[in-house]
This record gives sequence, C-alpha cells and structure tokens, in this order.
Amino acid sequence: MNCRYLPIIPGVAISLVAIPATGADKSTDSARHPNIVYIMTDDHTAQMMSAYDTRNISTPNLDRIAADGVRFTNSFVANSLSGPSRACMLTGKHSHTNGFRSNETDVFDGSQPTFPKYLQRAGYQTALIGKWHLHTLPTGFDHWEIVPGQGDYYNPQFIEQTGDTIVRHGYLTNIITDQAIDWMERERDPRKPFCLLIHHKAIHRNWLADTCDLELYEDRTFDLPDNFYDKYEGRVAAQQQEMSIASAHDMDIAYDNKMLIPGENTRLRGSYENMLSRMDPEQLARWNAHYDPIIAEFREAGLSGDSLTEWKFQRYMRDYAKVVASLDRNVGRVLDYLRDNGLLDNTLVVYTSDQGFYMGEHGWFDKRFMYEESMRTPLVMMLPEGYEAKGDIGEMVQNIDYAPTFLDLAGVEVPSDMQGVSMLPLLKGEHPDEWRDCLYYHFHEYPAEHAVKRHYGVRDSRYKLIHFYNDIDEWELYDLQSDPTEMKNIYGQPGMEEVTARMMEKLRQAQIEYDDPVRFEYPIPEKYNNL
Ligand code: SGN
Ligand code: CA
Repeated sequence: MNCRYLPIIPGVAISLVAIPATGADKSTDSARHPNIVYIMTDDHTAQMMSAYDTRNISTPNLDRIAADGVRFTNSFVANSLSGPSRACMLTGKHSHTNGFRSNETDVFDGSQPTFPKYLQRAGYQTALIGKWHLHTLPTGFDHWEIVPGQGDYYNPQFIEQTGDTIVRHGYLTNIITDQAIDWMERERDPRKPFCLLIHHKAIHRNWLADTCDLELYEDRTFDLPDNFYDKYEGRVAAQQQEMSIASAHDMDIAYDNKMLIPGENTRLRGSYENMLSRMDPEQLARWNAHYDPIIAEFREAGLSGDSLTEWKFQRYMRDYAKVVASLDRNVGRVLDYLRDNGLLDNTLVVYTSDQGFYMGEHGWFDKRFMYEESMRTPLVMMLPEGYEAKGDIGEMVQNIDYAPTFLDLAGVEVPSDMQGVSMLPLLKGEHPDEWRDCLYYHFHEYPAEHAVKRHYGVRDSRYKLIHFYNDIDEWELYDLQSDPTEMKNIYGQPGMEEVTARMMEKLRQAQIEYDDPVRFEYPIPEKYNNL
C-alpha cells in the first residue's frame, strides 16, 4: 500500500506550491524573534537515525535537518524517562527541582514557570500537539491538543482544550503531523512569532507500525550488538533489571513481538488485544494479513534458547524501524511545509527525543540507565538566518538547556533559577572555553516497571561515575575512552584512586550546585575512604 498523507480535515487544503512569506515572517522584528518548531519523539535513539549511525536504517528527512544545520554529537538527558524529560525540557531544571521525578508517582505542577509561558509573555503564539504525559493539563499554550497518557497508535483519543475527549481516525504519527500543519496553516497569527511543539508517541513501545509500512525491513537481518550476551559482571544493578530481550517476562512474545498464539496467555497479551480492538476492520485485516504468516512460521520453527532470543531481537528491530519510517516521512512533511511557506529562514527547527533507547546493547530494550545509549538523545537543528554554526557541535548539552536556549533566541532574559545553560553561543558557531565539562544525571523511578534501581552520577568527556542507591549501594566507574560500551566497571580498582576522587568531587559539586536533596553523604563516609 502506498502511504499518502493529505489533511484529514474536510475543507482544508494544504498548498503544495511555494507561497511567499508575508507579514511578520520576514520583518526586522520577527528576525529578532525567530519561530521555534520543536519536534520531539519518544524513545528514538541515535542508533536508529542515520545522521548518527548508518548501520541499521536510513532516515533521510531527519538527516536533512542535520545536513542543513547542526548535529549535536554529545547530547544527553538528565533523567532518562518520558515525563521527567518533558518536565526538564519545559522548565530548564533538573527533576528534583521541577518536581517531576517519576512517571508513576509525580504530577507536573503546571503553575510553575516554563519556557512557553515566558515566550507567550514576550508576544509569541504557542502551541502543543501530541504526547504530553505530565498528568496535569498543559499550561502556557495558546493552543493545545494532547493524547491521554501514552496515547494509542491507532484511532487515538485526543484531549482538546475545551476539555472534550475525541477519537481521531487513523495512525497517530500522521494525525499529529496533520494537526500541526493545520495549526500553522489556519490558526497561526502571521503577525506574531510562534513556538510549536510537535510531540510524537512514536517510537514508544510496543512499536505498532502504520499498516502501509508493515512490509518494510522484513528482508533485513540486523547485526547483534557485540555486547548482546552481556553477563553484567561487576555491575549489580544491571544484573537486576527487567528489560531484557531474552526474558519472556520482560519482552512479551504477544505484546512486544505480536505473536498471538491460540491458548498462549502471556503476561501482556491482553494489552495487545486491547490495542488490536481499536483498529477498524480494514486496518485489522491488513495487520493480520501481515502477521498471520509470521506467526505460523514462528510456531513451525519451535525456537528456544538463543535462537528464540535472536529471533525476538530481529522482530524488535524490524518493528521499531517501521515506526521510524513513518516518523521520518512525517517530519519531512513538516519541513516541506515550512520550506514551501517561506518559514525556514526565520525558524529554529529542533528534532530530538525524550531519551535514547537500547537496541539490543547489553541484551536490552527500554532506557532509564545512565549508560550511554539511554543517557544520550539525538539532537539536530536547522538554524534561523544569522546563526552561523554548521555541522557537528561537540560540547556536552543536556535537555535542561533547551528552555534557556529558546528564551535566549527569542531575546528573553534567561531566568536565574533555570539550571540549564543557553546553547545560543554554540549556534552562533562559538566554542566558549568555560562551557561545562561535566553533566549531572539522576534517575528516580524505582520500584517500578523494568526494575532499574535509583541512581545518580556525573559524566565528563572521559569518565562516568554512577551511584545506585535506595535498596542497593553500588558504585560504578567507566572509562568511556577505553570502554565506550561500559562493560568494565573500574570502580575500586587499583590505579583508579585519583580518577575516582576527581569524579567524586565533581559529583559533590553538581549535587550542591543543583541543590539535590537526595545526595551522597559529604564528607565522604569513612568506609569509602580507602578507595
Ligand atoms: C510504559 C511501557 C514501559 C516504558 C514506560 C515508560 N510499558 O509503561 O516499557 O518503560 O512506559 O516509558 S507498556 O507495557 O505500557 O508498553 S516513557 O518513555 O513513557 O517514559
Ligand atoms: Ca520515552
């Protein structure tokens, strides 16, 4: 089937020809107040974006952003989880400061200052479309429409600003894009600068592809990461996680791999059946036409042990890649709209994700850990006229930096209580000597799904120090230069005393600077002094 995307709202036609820019879009005033189009996906990791990594798939539209603009090669989050990442991004503050530490136990206090509120006050028109996941309704937006919680891929519900919940027919990534383009086309006030947040559910678990993409990648066999069969030696928290592809409990053969087998009632089978029940007869028929032969083949093969695990890995990679294909195409639609409407010259276009993800590294899916795959997040930008940077930017940036950057770009003074720093000098092509040399990270959501222990830590350009705490007391230290996949915990090893003391000091400084109430004890307790 051919994937064609036309607006689903009757009577709305999106122009396919270039329309000259009008009104404030090109005025001197708007040049000082560039528009912001911020596209954030969910769980999209750099290993599955060809601007970062060409091994697995191709993402030509996402790569366009990097090719015409900048690619951050050291972009990180502060707490690798959806709600917390969104709260960090909106407030420019770490989780313990903005109050949203965990998806499961916190709600976002929408009365606190956020960058959309500051932009509104500065005369921007603000809009948010898509996933929100902060458990309270959005504030600071002239227009918003959100999916409840995680949202559904098929025929999803939307909560509208009126308070009504409606169902839109179709596939979520297409619908969010339709709504975003429709807002720019019909509701945007051309006399004002605008800030539009497009928040996709894609590529969140359980990776349901658009029916028109189901056939993609079926002939691909993806390479197993070198550490797929990691045994987690010397890493106690990693031994206790529940995010392993091999585990029938963690990666469910029905829910995650779509193998509905009569009489086989897996833990998450019901959740998957609920999702299928959302589909209309045509969608379901296409779905079954694709998966039924795969199910039959799978049953016939009778796999077990490593061959079953590797089969699950291939299915996981393919499903994820199909969802990325739809996302890439839809981001292309937004870029085309901006280009065709003369908006690119005066718009900052940002593409990022709420965090990275494991694509089989350490044998895992999901995120949460401070290890590289999930602490990192893709970040590429197309810059408005007047910003000279081009190509790669290597400085370490974090999602708490987005809010100050957007305010700085809009000419709004960055509030002193924001903990992130403006990336504007980097966008101008500058490389300030005093740029931060260390990042702070704190993951709070435990006990919870996937069983990743609470931990905090610091990462500099070479080393990473992590402390897992709560019902565990474990330290880890990695040399990212000699061990980029973090397989060798060198904490406590002879010869590491100096590095450990230096990283401990960085941790101490970060926890004091950011005023984290959950911190390591200082001075360092006696039992740790013999490091
Ligand atoms: C859901 C998923 C988890 C995932 C969390 C958080 N389970 O609970 O696998 O880690 O979301 O993801 S599921 O059975 O509902 O699919 S986050 O990106 O929203 O933080
Ligand atoms: Ca996420």
